[in-house]
Amino acid sequence: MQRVITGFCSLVFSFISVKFALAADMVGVPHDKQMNFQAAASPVMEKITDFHNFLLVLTTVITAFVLALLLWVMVRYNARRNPVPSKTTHNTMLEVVWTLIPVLILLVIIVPSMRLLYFSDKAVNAEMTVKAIGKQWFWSYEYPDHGNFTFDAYILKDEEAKAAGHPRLLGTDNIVVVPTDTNIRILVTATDVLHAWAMPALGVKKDAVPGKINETWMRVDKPGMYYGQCSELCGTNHGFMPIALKAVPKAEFEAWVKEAKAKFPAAEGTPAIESPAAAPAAQ
Ligand SMILES: [Cu+2]
Repeated sequence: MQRVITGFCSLVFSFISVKFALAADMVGVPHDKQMNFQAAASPVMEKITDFHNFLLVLTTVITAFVLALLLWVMVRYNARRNPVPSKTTHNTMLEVVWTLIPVLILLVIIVPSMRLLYFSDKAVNAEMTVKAIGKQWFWSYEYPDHGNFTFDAYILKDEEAKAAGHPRLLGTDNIVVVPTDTNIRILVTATDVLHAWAMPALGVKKDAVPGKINETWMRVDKPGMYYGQCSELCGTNHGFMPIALKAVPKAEFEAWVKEAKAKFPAAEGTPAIESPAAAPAAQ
């Protein structure tokens, strides 16, 4: 039943969102007159979008049903049309039904909700790791599986962003580059206050907590630029620590890693991890 409703709503909503998604060259960015979420570009975001559509229909049906009941009572049982009201106070059958039906509705919601929560929790077979560290007010990144190089990403000034082809307030000087079609483990932490690493099109929003490492994952379906922002009020420049992420095919990513290793220093205090997945294949 849920599948049928979800399928139907996805069809309706995709007509609306495709219209706006096609209008833009960049994949993960808000568009003018956008309705609904940004177009999903990861398995987690696809499931979030489906679940949202399912809930929207469910709540609409419940609201319409309650409204219809209220209208019926107001019209049929007002003092003029029904001068002598019934003295009935209990109806066991009715009371059992109106308790059981909401319980069933909650069950219908909680099962897919919990499945989605666990699905988004961590990568089953992570092929690589990117660590995002929130700082007042920029992000630092580490690539522990690729020599553990690290770099900072600061917001670009308006004219710099324009020149580099980024939307205003969303461009950064260094960009997070990740390969497409790869299960990427994202580790999120902070050095000073609470931040949150959020990428709307990829279905990722994880709190960055000082002294704690949170984990989540993503798998970017299509190459392109994706933009996100810090999503936890973290101080004066909270609105000015964006995330610019570029998803590229695997070969292009390997080429970028070579450049990045030469350009950026190794992260201090954390030993480089050569995971089996990241190590070059034996000749
Ligand atoms: Cu922040």
